[in-house]
Amino acid sequence: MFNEYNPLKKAMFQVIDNDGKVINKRWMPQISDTRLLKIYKDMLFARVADLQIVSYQRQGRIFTYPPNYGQEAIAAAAGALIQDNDWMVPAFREMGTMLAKGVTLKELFLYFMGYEDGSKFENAKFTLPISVPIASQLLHAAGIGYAVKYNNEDKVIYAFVGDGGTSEGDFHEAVNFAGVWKVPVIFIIQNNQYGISTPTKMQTASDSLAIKAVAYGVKGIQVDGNDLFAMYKAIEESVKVCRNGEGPVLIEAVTYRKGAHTTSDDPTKYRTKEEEQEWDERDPMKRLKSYLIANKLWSEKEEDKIIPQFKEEVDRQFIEAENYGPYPKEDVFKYLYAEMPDDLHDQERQYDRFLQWKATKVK
Ligand SMILES: Cc1ncc(C[n+]2csc(CCOP(=O)(O)OP(=O)(O)O)c2C)c(N)n1
Ligand SMILES: [Mg+2]
Repeated sequence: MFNEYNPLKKAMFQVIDNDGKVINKRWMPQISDTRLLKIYKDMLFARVADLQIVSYQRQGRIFTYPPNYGQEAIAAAAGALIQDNDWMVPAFREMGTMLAKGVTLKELFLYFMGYEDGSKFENAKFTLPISVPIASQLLHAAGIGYAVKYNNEDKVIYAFVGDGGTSEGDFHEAVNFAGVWKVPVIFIIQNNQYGISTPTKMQTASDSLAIKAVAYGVKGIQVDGNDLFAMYKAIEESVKVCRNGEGPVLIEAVTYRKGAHTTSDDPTKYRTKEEEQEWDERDPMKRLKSYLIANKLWSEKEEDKIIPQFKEEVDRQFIEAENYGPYPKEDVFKYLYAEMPDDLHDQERQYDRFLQWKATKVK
């Protein structure tokens, strides 16, 4: 596959078309009907949750949130393949993979409400916290990959970044290091066409993002990120490469951020309705649903039945997060170092004095 789709050939890997019809039988992954349906339902759950979170934010019940809307196939494919003992190294737009790893929606809600506990992940092993400093997580992924290889562990590291993240030095250092040491990391670039308002063509003069793999001497592939089957197959093959000690792999997943960058952003300022409509045709849920319906595995009726159940579950976890209690003040200070240094103790004391002063002012 990596020869056939060498990025120098400038061909994007696809398996189904926009109507859900298989156009590339040779690379159709083997997924049982039951498993496929589970993947679709997981994608649907992530979409329902995502849309609902934006509505909570509009009600002033949660802080800034970066929607996953339109990018669900990438996170779902990775989520279907990642094992409990594999490492998940997220950016901030991969809800489906986080949920598959065992992170709960409640924990994600706590994170976006500002609680440190929202990064604890009681049930998810080998999962790093959400990373907002763009691309910094990739250095951690490369380092973890090195440790995994050094300790002879049979684990793969799934590391995510956006198209904008590929312009950061951290991206180049991480992929270069991973290539030199042949570490088992799958770098997944979610090319959603924008880094906030900056279009991908302003991000690089390269022919693609996948082609950057060539310079680092690692395997790379450009994949239709709105095609669940293509993403699944590309990741499945990448896992094999990594487990054979021939990693890393760089995947460029071509997708579209249908929502705003975050709930603080207004995309009408920098993109057109026509462009949005064009990408609606390639919506990942619509394409997979068409495939499932054509193969009599799913129906609109079943979907109408399940969506209210999902909404109820999302609400249930949200209300639990809302009732979590006051934010412990020490959490602001205690997590940066294993032991708090003196200047942080000083800052905490200053903050205490500020709170006392504020309390007298309010009275
Ligand atoms: C090091 C750093 N610089 C700038 C920012 C501000 N910022 C937040 S998201 C973002 C754009 C990221 O774009 P991309 O990598 O394409 O990811 P996407 O948001 O599209 O998923 C920027 C510049 C940041 N968080 N970290
Ligand atoms: Mg982007």
